[in-house]
Amino acid sequence: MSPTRRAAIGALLAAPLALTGAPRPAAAQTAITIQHALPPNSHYGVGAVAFRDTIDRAAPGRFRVTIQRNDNEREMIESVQIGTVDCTITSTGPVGNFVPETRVFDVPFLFRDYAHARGVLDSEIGQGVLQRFQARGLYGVVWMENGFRHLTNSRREVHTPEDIRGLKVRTMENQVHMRAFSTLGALPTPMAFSELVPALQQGTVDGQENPIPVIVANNLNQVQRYLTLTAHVYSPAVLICNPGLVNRLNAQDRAAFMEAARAAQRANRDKVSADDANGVEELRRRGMTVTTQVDTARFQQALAAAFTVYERELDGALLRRIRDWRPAGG
Ligand code: EAX
Repeated sequence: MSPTRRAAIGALLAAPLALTGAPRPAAAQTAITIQHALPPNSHYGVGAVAFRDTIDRAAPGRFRVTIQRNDNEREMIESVQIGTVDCTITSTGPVGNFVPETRVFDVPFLFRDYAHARGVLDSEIGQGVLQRFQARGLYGVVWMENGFRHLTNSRREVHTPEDIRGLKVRTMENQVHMRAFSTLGALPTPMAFSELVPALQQGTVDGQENPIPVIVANNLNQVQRYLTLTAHVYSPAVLICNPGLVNRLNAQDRAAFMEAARAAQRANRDKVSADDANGVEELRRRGMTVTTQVDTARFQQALAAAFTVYERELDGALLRRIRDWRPAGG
């Protein structure tokens, strides 16, 4: 059938609808479910809301974003991989089990401060690692943030590496972190976030480590007495989506999607900075005993054996590049 003839018939068919004033069928909306492990007012929650509000503004009516809570990050990543969940905001805790190239970012004392970490993740180093997600059936959209992790426990004040010896410490399901704590003489117990509070309440573990925003948002002060500001590792987070969802978007929708992802990153990082600035005082006010004077150099010395393994088993050259990274002109 000739194109002109097809167009004529199309117009004919549309005519009655126009005449009747019936609303034109809305172009198919793209539904996006975003899951994350933390409360709505947390640094992940505000990121997810910024994503939803920005995509609604950038592409009105094109997307329907639903935000859900699920405190098992490994499960969420698996669901995104098989496509039963569209996107997740997750720490890199269990991500290394899916995308091993991310493990370099989990090495303790690798990043000097937030500017260093954010700079590296936004640089070609971080973007290069995001590219590796697709080969694993995942789409790494944008780096987000969990924050610098600190140790809490219910047994004793911790000032030195020696004070950690013998403590049963919950870690994420992360080999790099587990090696660090076993090297310090602690007993690392990997478990999903969903199991953390019951394990602390029942004494299955004595302690755990998380950024201030997570400790505050989840009231971990109710099950932990001592907080030590070890800042022993920077905990990146990442917005991961199902590749099928992203690859189906047309150019206009993809642009709106990426604009929303960048807005989510900004809102998330701003919230981490705010919680980090106010959270320690808040936890003190809630009754935690806070140790601020921590001899970081002694912790790094105590981890020497672990660093040797990281250099060998992870990408040693990349680790050195990250350590030496400076902002342009810096
Ligand atoms: O990503 O599991 C953890 O301790 C994480 O920090 C938490 O799920 C937020």
